[in-house]
Amino acid sequence: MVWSARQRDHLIGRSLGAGLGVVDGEVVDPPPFPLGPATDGSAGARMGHGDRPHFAPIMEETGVDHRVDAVANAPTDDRVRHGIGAGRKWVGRMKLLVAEDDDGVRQLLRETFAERGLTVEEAWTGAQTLQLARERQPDLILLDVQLGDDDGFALCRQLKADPATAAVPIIFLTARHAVHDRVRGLELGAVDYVPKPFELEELLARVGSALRVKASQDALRARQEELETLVHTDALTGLYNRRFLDERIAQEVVRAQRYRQALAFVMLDIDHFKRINDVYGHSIGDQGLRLLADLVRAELRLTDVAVRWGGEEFLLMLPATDRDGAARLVERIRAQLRRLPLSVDGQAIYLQISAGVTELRAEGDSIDAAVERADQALLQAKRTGRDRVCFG
Ligand code: GH3
Ligand code: MG
Repeated sequence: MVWSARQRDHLIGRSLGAGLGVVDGEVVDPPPFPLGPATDGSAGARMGHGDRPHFAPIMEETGVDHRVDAVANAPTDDRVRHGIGAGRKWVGRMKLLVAEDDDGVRQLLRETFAERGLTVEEAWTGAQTLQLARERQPDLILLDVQLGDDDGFALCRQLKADPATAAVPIIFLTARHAVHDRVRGLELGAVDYVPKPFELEELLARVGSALRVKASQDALRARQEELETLVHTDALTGLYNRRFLDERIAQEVVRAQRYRQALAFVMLDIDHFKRINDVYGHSIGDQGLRLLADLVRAELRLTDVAVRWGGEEFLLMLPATDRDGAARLVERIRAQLRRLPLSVDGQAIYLQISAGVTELRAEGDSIDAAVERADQALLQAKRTGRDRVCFG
């Protein structure tokens, strides 16, 4: 939709018409939009000056937000760089929540930002703002200080106090220009403050800047989560590593003792694994470890933890499970190993395992003592012929 200069003046201030280049009441040549063009060939595409969409670059290929690339003009990730070159479809967008009770201003903002590739949600009451902020997790909220009967400052405080919405940046829009109003908004945690009537160009620049910061924070958070996962994961099997167990085990022991719940430990080990390596090679050995890890994972409950303890040893920690329950779990894994051999050049190789099972004792027990008992029970299983479960 094309706005007349008069409509725009009325809605958002006199200087806007000039800023957008109005001729005979129609917008003909808007100024450069700092965020780049809209990506859908709509009017926004004509309005931009960049040749590359860096407003909402989230690629379909990986299903991962690559909004980090909204941060800089030059994408940093190869997949995204290639994605742009190949003209792939953008499937994700950054989301803006416009909380504004004036229908005209809200409509103008919606059209302006939608044209530029943003997904725009709209709220005209405080309750809607809180609800949409929680449910839709916008990347930015444009918040009117007077939202009908609701006070934008109070809403900002509520949004910042709720962990679900605390990280969403807020830009205040308001006709209240006094310095102390502006300072108050910023002190409440808003990232910016745009007085009404505003110049659209300036608002776009401020929104762009806030979104770039948000995108870089999201990317950092995602990388941090990725790193945390890597730190706790065994690369070969995808099971947890000992570092993770060290952090979780103390928690589980405290919980089990407090609620008088059972907590079982199982030490598993592949029988004659060295032979498999020697006869078929190390990479077939690796496949065997992955197979066992997959079977173990498939049998576990959500609260169970499986750790690659050593080379071909796995430790399982099973909350709310006694030693008989743990032994049954091992039997299920053994049954699966009899069903699912490794296949090497058409030849089936069946893995066998031995296991030591123990349970945390109600009094005077420790993590180290329980793990040691599981280890001793495993040793006994080995000594007494392998391919079996022993209790410790
Ligand atoms: P046992 O029945 O008594 O357990 O005999 P075993 O041959 O399984 O046990 P041993 O401890 O003698 O050998 C374990 C082997 O596991 C030796 C080592 O080369 C192998 N191993 C350890 N880590 C890996 C790994 O990541 N990949 C592969 N392929 N082999 C591994
Ligand atoms: Mg072994």
